Formats: sequence, structure tokens, C-alpha cells
Amino acid sequence: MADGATEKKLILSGIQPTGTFTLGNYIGAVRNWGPLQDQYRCLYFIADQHAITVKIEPAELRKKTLEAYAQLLACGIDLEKSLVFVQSHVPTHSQLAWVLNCSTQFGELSRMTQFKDKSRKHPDDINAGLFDYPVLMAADILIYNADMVPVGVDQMQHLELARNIANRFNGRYGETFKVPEGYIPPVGAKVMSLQDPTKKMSKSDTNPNAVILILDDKDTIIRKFKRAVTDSDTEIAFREGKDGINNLLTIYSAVTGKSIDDAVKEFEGQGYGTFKLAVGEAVADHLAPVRDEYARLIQDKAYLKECYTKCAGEALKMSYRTLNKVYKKVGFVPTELR
Ligand code: ATP
Ligand code: LTN
Repeated sequence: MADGATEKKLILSGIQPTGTFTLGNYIGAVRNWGPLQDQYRCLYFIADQHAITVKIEPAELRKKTLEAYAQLLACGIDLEKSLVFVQSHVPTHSQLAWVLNCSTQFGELSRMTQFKDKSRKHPDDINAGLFDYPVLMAADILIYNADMVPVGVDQMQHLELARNIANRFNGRYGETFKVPEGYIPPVGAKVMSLQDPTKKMSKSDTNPNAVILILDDKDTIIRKFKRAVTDSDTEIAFREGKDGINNLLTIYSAVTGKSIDDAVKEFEGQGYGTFKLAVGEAVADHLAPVRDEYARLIQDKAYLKECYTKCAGEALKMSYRTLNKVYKKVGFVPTELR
């Protein structure tokens, strides 16, 4: 880590290894993480403990965790500047989560929309971990006293809860945690499904045509965009009621850096078919270097292991400072074991 890094503000974010990252994960979250590295001290991790709140085969979780790790690096995260680790390698997160559970109300967890959505999706497995998920997320953030948390819009409710827990704990035990801020990207904070543009694009969507994966090849990307659901109108404009076109314009703007207004002008008078093809090509070209870098990294398991081991060691050291402070504040008898 660079000299003077200790004075830099701290950024932290996580992503679940529930599948190959989608264009939504990429535009709404991960691609913004790289550029933050020069200005901030950054910690990024694979949230494997969050991933087991829904059923996942052990072998699949192991594979996807490694793949997610390589994808983060392929998306421009530089280990010279940031720590990238696996959540379960740093046990202090879940140790803090237990303490924070006791400063969290049942009522506030019941109001979390992600809990309600996932309970509806998996009615046969509404487990306590799914309910408690936001408290572990609060612990992930508060254990490092993160200043800022870059996430997509869908995670803002969880972040707000983390802020409430921090304030409540500070009020009860005295100043302990920094109260974190969110960081939402200006464009693409919520990329929608290509098949139902009223729903967010999600890794765990069962319809492959709804989702662009960052490792999809060019032909696949173009085919999926060609099939994207739009409307029965013919005008390429950004306005209410045109969810499909709005989403395509947002994506186009996010990958080309052009404003939505400029994009609308560029396609004025053209048909939806031409527009969809142009969006597909722009996305495929934008993602090509990520795909190439991933293909290189995933071959080198020994390198990946060396990276996640070293980073987890550093993260553990940092996190113990907060955990020890918290244990002392709540009245646990000190031990030499930590
Ligand atoms: P799952 O389908 O397993 O719930 P997910 O695709 O929603 O996964 P997460 O791992 O929960 O992805 O999210 C990782 C990051 O990507 C978070 O910061 C989240 O806000 C962001 N994100 C997820 N989906 C989108 C989306 N469609 N648009 C913008 N950002 C998104
Ligand atoms: N809940 C997040 C992943 C996540 C996270 C975090 C993000 C787990 N812990 C801490 C930011 C900070 C998600 O599903 N996207």
C-alpha cells in the first residue's frame, strides 16, 4: 500500500459470489471501484458468507468465489493500491456482527426490501441468515470504520441501516464507529433486466436473455441486446413509461461516456433495431479487455491464492483494532488471545 495511505479516507465494498458479474454489477458498482483507488484507501471483498443465505452447492460456491476474485482484479482493481479479500477469511466481520445484532431491532430488519424479495423468491428457505444479512453487512463496513461505501441503489437501504446501527451503538457505548456515507454512481446506479425493464438486472436471474454477463462474448452480447424488450412506440427518447429504451440509453451512456441527451440526438430518427445493435457493440467493445484479463488471471490459481491470503492477513490486522475496542466497550473480559 502506498505511503501516506493512513491519512486517506477509507472506501469499502463487497460483492456476492453468486454468479458471473452482470453488466449491472459492473456499471452500478465494480467498475467505479478501480478509479477510487488513487484517492482513497480501498478494501474490496467477496461476500461468500452473504452468499450462503440462499442455497448454493459447496463446490459451486468455492468455484464462484475464486472466479469472482479474478473478476474483481480483471475489472481494474490493483493490489498495489487496494486490499481484495474473501469475507470468510476474515472472521472478525462475523464476530462484530454478533455484537451488532444486539443493537438491531427485529422490526427494522423486517422492513428490508431485499429480505422481503428474497423470502418471496425462496419461500422454502427463509432462514435466519437471510433475515440477519444486513447486520453482517453493517459489520463488514463498521469494522474498518469505512468513510464511504460505493454500491448500487438497491443497497442503499442496507447502508442506511448500517448508519443507524452505528449511531445507536455510539449513543449507547460512546463514540466507537464512523458513520459511513454511500457513494452512488452518477449514471447506471440501477441497470434493469433486458427482458423485464421494470426489474433490476440480477446475477441470480434464471432467464439468461435478461442479463448481460461481463464475460459474455461479443456475439452473445449482441444477440441479447437484439432481443431486449422495448415498447410498441418507435421513438428513441428518455422519458417515463419507456423503461426498456431508458435502460438501453443508460447503458449506452455508461459505457461510452456520452450524456443521455447526446445519445438521444445520435439515434434520432433511427429504428430500435439499429439502436439495439449499436448498444450491443458498444458494450461488447467496452467489456473485451475485462474478458481477456479474466481469462489470463483465472489460469493462475497460485497467484490468486497468494493475493487473497496476503490481503486477508492485512484486513484481519486492521479489523482487530475495532473488534478489541468494541469488546472492551460492551464489557467482555479482555484476553491475550487476540
Ligand atoms: P444477486 O442476484 O445474487 O442478489 P446481484 O446481481 O443483485 O446479486 P450483488 O452481489 O447483490 O449483485 O451486488 C453487487 C453490487 O452490484 C452492489 O453494489 C449492488 O448495488 C450492485 N448492483 C447489483 N445489481 C445492480 C444493477 N442491476 N444495477 C446497478 N447496480 C447493481
Ligand atoms: N450486500 C451487498 C454485498 C455486500 C456489501 C457489504 C456491499 C456485503 N457486505 C459491505 C458493501 C459493503 C450486495 O448484495 N450487493
